Amino acid sequence: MSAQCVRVESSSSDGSFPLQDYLKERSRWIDRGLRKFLPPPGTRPATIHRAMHYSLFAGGKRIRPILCLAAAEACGGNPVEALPLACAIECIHTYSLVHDDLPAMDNDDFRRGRPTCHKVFGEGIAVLAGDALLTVAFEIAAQSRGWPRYPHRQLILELARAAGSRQLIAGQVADLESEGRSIPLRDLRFIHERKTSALLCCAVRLGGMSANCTPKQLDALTRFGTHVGLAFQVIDDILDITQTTEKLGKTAGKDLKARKATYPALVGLERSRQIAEQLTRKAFAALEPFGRRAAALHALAEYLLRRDR
Ligand code: GRG
Repeated sequence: MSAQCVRVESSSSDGSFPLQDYLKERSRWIDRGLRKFLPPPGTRPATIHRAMHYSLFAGGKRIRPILCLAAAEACGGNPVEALPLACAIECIHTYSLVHDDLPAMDNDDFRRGRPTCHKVFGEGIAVLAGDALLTVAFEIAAQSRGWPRYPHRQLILELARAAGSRQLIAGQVADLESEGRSIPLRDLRFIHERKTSALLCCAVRLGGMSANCTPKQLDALTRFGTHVGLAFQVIDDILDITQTTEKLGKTAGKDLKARKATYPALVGLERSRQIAEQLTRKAFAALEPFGRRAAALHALAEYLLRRDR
């Protein structure tokens, strides 16, 4: 992961959280975990496994799995125990990107700073690589320990719901159907809650579950994850307009071209920034019950608000 690109030096409430080191170290954990859980790239048939590795190890920011580990810490858990769940989330996220880039969806040639999966391996293999990444996520999650309040049934339900036709896929469908149309803000929020926030929220909830968190802690994490996820997508929409393809590692300016509904299109850039800040403040408020143990989550939310890629 390119934690080197992160500009925020320290961003916890007392200004002392070493975010750069944290991101670097945690993303190394995630990379190691993913290599351990995935079939090696040479596994027969090698094409599909090479395609899965190609997209997974392409330089993604690892935001969702790192949030998952940080949520475990906020609840007093051991982040090592959250690692299978964190890796499962990253596999689902990567699958959604591989499929979203396909010609039948967003039709993009560039992702995570390199040609998209279907450009390198062809459309058939890219469809299957996405399918395999989604499937392996459940295989990995099933290898987590399971906790008294959260047995495997609960963990698998959590993942399946976030990735399913009422959340992630619902967001993608509504997004596709809104192209070229003008939609009200509440419909845009419906899309963001599902295509972006649901998986981020699931990441922090699973982190909390790996610490056998209390129902109150789980509620607080849900509020945090929802608001961080919404802010994340508003910032993503802003960056699509204000940054270059090179900086983003994916094609910039696509939203305008596709006449997509976005916050900047609906309310302008300045108001969009204010909305992202308001959402982040709500996320911070949700962390209050966790005290200093939530320093990493706090720093991550601030970084996501200020990021430039
Ligand atoms: C089920 C096919 C399918 C797709 C569902 C819309 C969608 C979900 C995926 C498309 C990509 C997209 C715009 C998702 C919304 C969330 C988002 C901004 C993803 C990019 O996340 P980053 O910036 O990416 O964390 P990296 O590459 O750093 O992991």
